[in-house]
Amino acid sequence: MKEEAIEFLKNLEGEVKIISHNDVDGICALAILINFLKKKGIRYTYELKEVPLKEVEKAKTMIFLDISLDNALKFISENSLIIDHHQFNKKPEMPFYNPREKDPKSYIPASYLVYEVCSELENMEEIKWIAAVGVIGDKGDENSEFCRKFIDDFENGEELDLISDYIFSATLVEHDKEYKILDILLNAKSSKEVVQNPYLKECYNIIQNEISKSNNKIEREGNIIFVEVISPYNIKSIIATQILEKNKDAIVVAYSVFEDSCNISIRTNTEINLGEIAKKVAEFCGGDGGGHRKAAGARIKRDKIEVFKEEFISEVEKFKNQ
Ligand SMILES: [Mn+2]
Repeated sequence: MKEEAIEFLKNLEGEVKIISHNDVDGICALAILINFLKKKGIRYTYELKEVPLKEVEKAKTMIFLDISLDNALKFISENSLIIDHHQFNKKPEMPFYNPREKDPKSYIPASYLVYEVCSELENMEEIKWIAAVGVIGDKGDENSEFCRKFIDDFENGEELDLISDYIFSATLVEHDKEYKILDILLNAKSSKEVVQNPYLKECYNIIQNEISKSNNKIEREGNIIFVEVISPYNIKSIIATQILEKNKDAIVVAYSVFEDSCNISIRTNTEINLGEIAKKVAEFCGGDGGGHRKAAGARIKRDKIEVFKEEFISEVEKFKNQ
């Protein structure tokens, strides 16, 4: 519950280790928490990690942001806090804040949750825009009435949209640049400064150009659209979203082969629970998968993609026949 998170932050002492997801929402959530810790004069270290987490060195005091509960629980220490918004089964016996505890259908990205909790203890008004960027990055405004209102209150909505796209582009252009993006956010005096940042602008242009010339192979099976995205950049989730915009009732499965593995992004607006299916099918193929109802992902060995497709189709059929 929210109160547990507030209590945890209020009583922080010593040094805290923060583990956050390396996507737009996770980077923004971390930037907000660091701002808070600076105000409080609390020492911290942090890591931005790909999910699912594979390896984390434990510390005495830890905070996990935007990492699903099952995954985070493998790495917690005795004094830990988890702030997250992914689906979970059972509330853990530890400080934990996820609004799905009260409303399983809630969809409020971690950036907002961190902002909300820190605001109970410090005035965070001047970086509220970072929470908005994170919310947009995780499509909170498209999936939650509450988030839409939060975003609508900003006068510079278009600028915040652009910053979210800038950051997303930067995470696609180069691996391990999440820390550079974080520094840009931490050093910015306003959102204006970020939107003028030449590095982020360059990344955005590279990705826009790549999308326009990308070479995709499309197959259809009922309302499922499979698309192989051939590009040196990880643009499959953007392509999936674009195809979905033109095929509103579809389930879009976009995948790219990289070295030995195949990375998959799945998007839909239908009622099916993609997070569950992605997990089940990926595990069937010996890989990892999971995510949200409308947006999920998976990683499998490259030679398993045909098995994945077949199994995915049969899981979707099962759902329809329920
Ligand atoms: Mn998130």
